[in-house]
Amino acid sequence: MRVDIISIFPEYFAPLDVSLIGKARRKGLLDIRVHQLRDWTHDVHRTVDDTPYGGGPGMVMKPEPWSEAIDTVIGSAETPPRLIVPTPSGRPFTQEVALEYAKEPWLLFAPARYEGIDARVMAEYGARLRLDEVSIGDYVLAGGEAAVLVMVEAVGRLLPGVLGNAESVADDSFAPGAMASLLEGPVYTKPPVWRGHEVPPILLSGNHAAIARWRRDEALRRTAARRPELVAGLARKGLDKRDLEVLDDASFRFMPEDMAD
Ligand code: JBK
Repeated sequence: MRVDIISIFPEYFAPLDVSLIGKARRKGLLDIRVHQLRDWTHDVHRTVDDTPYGGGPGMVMKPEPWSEAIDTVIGSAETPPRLIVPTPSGRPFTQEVALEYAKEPWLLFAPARYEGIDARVMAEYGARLRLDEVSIGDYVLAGGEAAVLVMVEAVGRLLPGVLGNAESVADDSFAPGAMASLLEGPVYTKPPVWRGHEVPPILLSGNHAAIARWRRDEALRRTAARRPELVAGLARKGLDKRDLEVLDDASFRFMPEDMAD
């Protein structure tokens, strides 16, 4: 997969040289190219922002550097990239979206600083290619760069050959399918007693069926406590008698609309 990133802070993307994504790049599985937006300005100050029409606080990113940058990166490519603009007003970036992006041959990220990019850039490229304005969560960042790091890691680890067999995509907490929308329960390793805290004895029992059931119980308890909104979705996929007992014991109460069909 090819990934282009246009930003006024190319140095921000140094973490993409490290660990899993760094290795994927060195193996040639990921071709990441980071570009300085200011290279497409023409004034001595390399200006990328200006005051907002209509007034208000902060600054807005000018359309011309963005369009020149995006046009240059796209070049005369027959199949243009998918353009992704991180913004708190975007659609939520989820594991489903990551899986969709992982099928693409080419992604172009356009992270903004200040109050965002002049909306006419989105109007122009929304008409010319597939454009997504996406949010990684409901909190305030200083710009879209951190969101790009998050998305490149989430997508990059899904590419064929990037993960080893030991880690694998199949049992991810949010992978649609297998462990669908159940949070992972607690995990333990040696020593069996640490500072007086014991590993739950069932995990040392060698009884694999009992261990699997215990892990599901813990996952259900944790999901009910931390992400109760996910439990309704679980109910639709089918919960067995033991699941319902565990949820009841965790004081989880279904709403009438959860019981439909
Ligand atoms: C946020 O993708 N986001 O979630 C995002 C992008 C740019 C600024 C932001 O505050 N939340």
